[in-house]
Amino acid sequence: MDRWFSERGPGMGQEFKITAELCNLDTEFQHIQIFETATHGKLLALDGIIQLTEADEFAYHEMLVHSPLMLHPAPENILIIGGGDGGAVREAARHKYIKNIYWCEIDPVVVDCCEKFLPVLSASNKDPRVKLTIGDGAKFVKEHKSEFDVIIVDSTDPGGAAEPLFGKEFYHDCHAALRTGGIISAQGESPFLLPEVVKSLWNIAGSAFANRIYSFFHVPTYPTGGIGACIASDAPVTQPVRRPDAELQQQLRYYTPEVHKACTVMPLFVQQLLEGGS
Ligand code: SPD
Repeated sequence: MDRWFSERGPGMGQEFKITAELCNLDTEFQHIQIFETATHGKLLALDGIIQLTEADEFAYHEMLVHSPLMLHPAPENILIIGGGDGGAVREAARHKYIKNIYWCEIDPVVVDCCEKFLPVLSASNKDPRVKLTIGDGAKFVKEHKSEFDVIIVDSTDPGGAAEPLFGKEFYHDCHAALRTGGIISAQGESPFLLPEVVKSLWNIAGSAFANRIYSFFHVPTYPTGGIGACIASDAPVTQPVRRPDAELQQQLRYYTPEVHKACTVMPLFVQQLLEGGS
């Protein structure tokens, strides 16, 4: 009989046919599952919520990471919070001029499991510029002031261990942890699925930073087929100030400067969601 993995939300779900179970365990923080799927390569789920499939994870990680890096004139020190699978680290490590990739992930078991079963994601974990701290990302930013050029928040959904990463205090702490002109790029959910979360993040980002944009891109693996990033800074964030060089662009499959700009043009209902009062 066919076996399917289902992520079921209120009234709708996402299903993948699976051909093998590679990992299924409880950690101190969450339930980790990794499957081989029939059509989308391997799938990672945390607490029953799909985090990625190998088929389209590139779209999510490229847009979450390269968008803020191309908005910054010269990022040297970057911080990644979450992203235990290593995908965000892999994308950041493609930028040769980055000197330090600080990475704070709460669950060491996710990192270990993904290194074992998802090596395409964790390919850059051992890059000498990567400094991994196992710990609470919200606490980590509180303890650092004016250190980072870009902060990338690759979180799970609100609730559970990720809850503080969607709060006002965290955004103000990130503001303090960034150097002048620093930029934050955070997993920003889907306005089709969780408009209240998108709106809340948008308002919180606006309370901590002078400028913000919402970027929405296709990732068919996620319910509603897309997900956003909330990007904020005291510096302008409307236009990328740099383009990937030819060597970097050749490695990418989703991000281009044109796609970057196109993904920030919002459908009317999202404009109304973001521009409407809090
Ligand atoms: N609704 C699921 C959102 C998942 C976002 N996190 C993805 C982690 C991939 N590194």
